[in-house]
Amino acid sequence: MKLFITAAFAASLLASPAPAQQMQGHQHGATPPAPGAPAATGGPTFKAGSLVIDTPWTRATPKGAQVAGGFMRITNTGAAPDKLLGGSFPLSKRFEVHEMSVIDGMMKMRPVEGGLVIPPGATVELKPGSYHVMMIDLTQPVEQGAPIKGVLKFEKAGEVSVDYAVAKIGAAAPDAAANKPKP
Ligand SMILES: [Cu+2]
Repeated sequence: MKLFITAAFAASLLASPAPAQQMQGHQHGATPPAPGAPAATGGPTFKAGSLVIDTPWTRATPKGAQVAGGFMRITNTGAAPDKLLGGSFPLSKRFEVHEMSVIDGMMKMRPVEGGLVIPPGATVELKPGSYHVMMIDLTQPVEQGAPIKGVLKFEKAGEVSVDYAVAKIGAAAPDAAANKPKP
C-alpha cells in the first residue's frame, strides 16, 4: 500500500496531541463528565442507531496536498459492538480508516483491518496521532469556511451524514470558533 503524503503533513500528524487532550479536558467544563465518559468537545453531534458522533473536524490543507485527516469521537450507547468501516468525503477520491502505530521505531499509519471497533458503552476517539479517517487523493484543497458534509459507514448503524468543521492547517484540535452555530 502506498500513501502519498507530504513530509509536512506527516509531521503534523505526528505532532503531539497532548495540547488537544488538555484543552478537551478543561474546556466546556460546566458539567463534569460521568466517570469514564469523555467531556463533550463542543461541536455538533450526529446520532445513528446507538452511535453518537461528536464534533467531526478536519483541517485545511496546503495547496497540492494529497490527503487530509478527519477526527471525531464516537460513542456507542448500545449493547452490541459496531464498526466504522469507511465512508466518503466530497473532496477526495478515497476514504480510509487509519490507525497510527510505532513500527521499528517509526510512527506509521495504516488502514484499520476489518474496521474500527466501537465497543458497547465505549467512546473511541479519532484524533491527531491516533485513529483517524483519511481522505486520500484530494481533488481540491480543504479550506476553512463552511463545514464540509461527509458520510461515515458503519457495519450496523449504516451510513451516517456528518459535518466536518474545518480547522486551520496543522491544527491539533477543533477550532472552537468554527464549531459555534452561525448566527
Ligand atoms: Cu492516515
